[in-house]
Amino acid sequence: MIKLYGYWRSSAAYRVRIALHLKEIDFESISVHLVKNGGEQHTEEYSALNPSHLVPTLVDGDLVLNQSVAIIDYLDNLFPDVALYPDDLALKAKVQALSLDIACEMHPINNLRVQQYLVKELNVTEQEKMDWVQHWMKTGFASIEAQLVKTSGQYCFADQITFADICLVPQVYNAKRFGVDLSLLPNICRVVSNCQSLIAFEKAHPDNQIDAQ
Ligand SMILES: N[C@@H](CCC(=O)N[C@@H](CS)C(=O)NCC(=O)O)C(=O)O
Repeated sequence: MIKLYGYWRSSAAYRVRIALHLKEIDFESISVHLVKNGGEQHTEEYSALNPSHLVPTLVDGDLVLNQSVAIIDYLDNLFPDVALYPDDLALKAKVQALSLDIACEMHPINNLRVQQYLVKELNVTEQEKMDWVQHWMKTGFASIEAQLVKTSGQYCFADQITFADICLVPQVYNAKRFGVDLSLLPNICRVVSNCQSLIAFEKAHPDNQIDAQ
């Protein structure tokens, strides 16, 4: 059975869980606690599996794979029945671009290790750290909202669930944790609310994970 090393609050692991549930793939969830004892992502055992010291990691037989985007592409190719991209090539590229706006531009600069470095090494205050996180979230979401004005229907791209929705929902969960006000971004709010009414998104939600505290 496929194994997913993740953490309930990790938005990158949350993306993979959504894809697994959308495709109804059985998997075993293994918790890597990102905070306890300095972070289990840094243990010898886990870093042998994933030298980047980040979650998620997917294990499928002999394949050990990191990077949620690569993992989801692998799953999409292996289990194509529920497709995560439109057939139209231009539209597929647009879906990828929006997904990467979140996965490459927004997510990494607010990651746990970045926040820890700001506080521990650069001695910024908790308030300055929050200002950093909120600034980059707001910048990123403003761009996503402007794109959704043109492309969204029920979901990011008309009425088909795509990889873009898989990236958006966890990023919005993250934003709420850090007190970012999204109320003036109606397309993002509508799309996320529609996604969250689906059972796959519900099953993948952080609060519904075995390691949720
Ligand atoms: N680009 C990677 C990002 C992975 C990542 O940053 N994971 C975070 C949780 S969302 C993590 O493990 N952080 C641990 C840390 O910063 O020490 C992916 O999409 O898989």
